[in-house]
Amino acid sequence: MEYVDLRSDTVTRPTPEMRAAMANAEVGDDVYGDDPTVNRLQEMAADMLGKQAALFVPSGTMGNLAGILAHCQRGDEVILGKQNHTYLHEAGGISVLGGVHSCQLDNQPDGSLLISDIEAALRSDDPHEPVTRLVSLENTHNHCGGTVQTPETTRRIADFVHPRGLKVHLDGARIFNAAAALNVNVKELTAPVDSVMFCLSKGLCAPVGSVLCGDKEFIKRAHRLRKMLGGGMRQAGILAAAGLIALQKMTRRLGEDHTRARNLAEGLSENHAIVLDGAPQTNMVFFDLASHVKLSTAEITAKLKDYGILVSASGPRRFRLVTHYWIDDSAVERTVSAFRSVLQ
Ligand code: TLP
Repeated sequence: MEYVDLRSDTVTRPTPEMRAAMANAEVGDDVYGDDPTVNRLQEMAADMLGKQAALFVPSGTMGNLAGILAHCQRGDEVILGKQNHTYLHEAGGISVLGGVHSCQLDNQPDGSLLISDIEAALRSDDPHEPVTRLVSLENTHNHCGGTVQTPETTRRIADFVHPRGLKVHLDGARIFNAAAALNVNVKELTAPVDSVMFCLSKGLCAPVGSVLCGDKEFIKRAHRLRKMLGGGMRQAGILAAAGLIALQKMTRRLGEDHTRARNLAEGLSENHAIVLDGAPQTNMVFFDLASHVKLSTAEITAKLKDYGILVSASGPRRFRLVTHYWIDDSAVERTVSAFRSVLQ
């Protein structure tokens, strides 16, 4: 059966053009800095995001980890949201591997952090306390609904913390989705921050890889950390070749995924068993089950699978559906009708 896979945009397979580019990629040993395709990808990424330098890493998790460790020493503190991916879903790597202490703030419903909360979290110069070194933001914000932070929101935070000696890291796994939703150049979203990680392997369809961007000194430190974390790859140009297409072509079409997410939400809104969060801002549709629904999320997931629809629960009575390149209009219709059959 041909499945409609809405579990995440991480499930995206490479496009035929990517597979051809991968087969023909010029490669070298990237640990020696010899892979021309990786070098090209890093230059293009730095240029597009308006930073001095970039580093190709195997995953978003490693990009955030290397980025945060390149800013912080052991015992330093990073301020971040309780709903941020780095806090929730990266196996605690910043503290386990980096000895970085985290100060967790409440995210606002749109995923943002309040400046007043950041101000209250700043440590004084007291030897009892860790040193506040970094604020880590997320755009789009995954757990808060695929929500978008505007350039102004990010700028206000950066303008507040920079004079206080802090740096700002951005988990921009889906930063190109944010740029598409706001109809701004991605540089506007990244200009206020010191470092940004974005993923090639989500809505941009590349099979593997993320890129960390920042100034030259920062990227030099991150390069050593990537090696330490076991992320130095050899003929990685095979992967970077897909990344180049992701950057050049796939960033331009993300609006289509957002339109389909809105259509999917609209279709599901007619189902009384479903309580939607509201209109999706990007490619994620979140909803809760209405109180009368007796089936568990596991039972619903299993029944939908029989209809060829793959979804995953994001809470005891909550689902997240993610649109991407491989979800077309008919997949949206099939999904709405399968939900109608499973949940009346
Ligand atoms: N997110 C995945 C899961 O881990 C939840 C998903 O399906 O959405 N930052 C953000 C905002 C992310 O959403 C993710 C992956 C990452 C970082 C980590 O990227 P990878 O999976 O490449 O390590």
